[in-house]
Amino acid sequence: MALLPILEVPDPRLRQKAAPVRDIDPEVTALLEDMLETMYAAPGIGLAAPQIGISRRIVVLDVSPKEEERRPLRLINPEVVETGGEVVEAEEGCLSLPNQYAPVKRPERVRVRYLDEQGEEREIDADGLLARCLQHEIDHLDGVLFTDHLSRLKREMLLKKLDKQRRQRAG
Ligand code: K1U
Ligand code: ZN
Repeated sequence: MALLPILEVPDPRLRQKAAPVRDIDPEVTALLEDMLETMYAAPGIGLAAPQIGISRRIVVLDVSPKEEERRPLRLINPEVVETGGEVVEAEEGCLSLPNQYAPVKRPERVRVRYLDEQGEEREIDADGLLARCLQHEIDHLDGVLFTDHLSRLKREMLLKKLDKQRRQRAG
């Protein structure tokens, strides 16, 4: 397994629309495991392949609160097929915008269709943090970042904070 470097804003590869996976070969299954290792190490609760510079529709996530009770999900070609409930606002972060968080409005519930690592079609009905994380990761596959859901003013403030953080870290 390998830890993969995570791309950060404004890398243009984060803005590309990722291509569907046609063939779930050993390269794809190895990539899923590398992505999980990278996500846990970050640490994060989700990771999409474009964040590691691979323009394919592949996502991993695990929103379980305890490290000892990991519940990894591996999703190939995931798509939101239904949304439900209210539109709710909750804090989001992104490994491609380190240490920046902001409230984002999203549908409370989603149904997501995807292929598992055996190529079986599956559906997952999610609410709460899982629903939010699924929407955030599927957005990455379309080149969309959580900052795109914010007002221009909030987005600019957040990007300025990110810039300041980078300048401070650079010394
Ligand atoms: O896609 C990503 O950049 C990962 C992102 C996922 C996400 C977080 C919050 C709401 C929606 C989607 C992260 O994992 S940011 C880091 C984070 O939230 C976290 C890190 C450690 C423990 C718990 C959460
Ligand atoms: Zn993200």
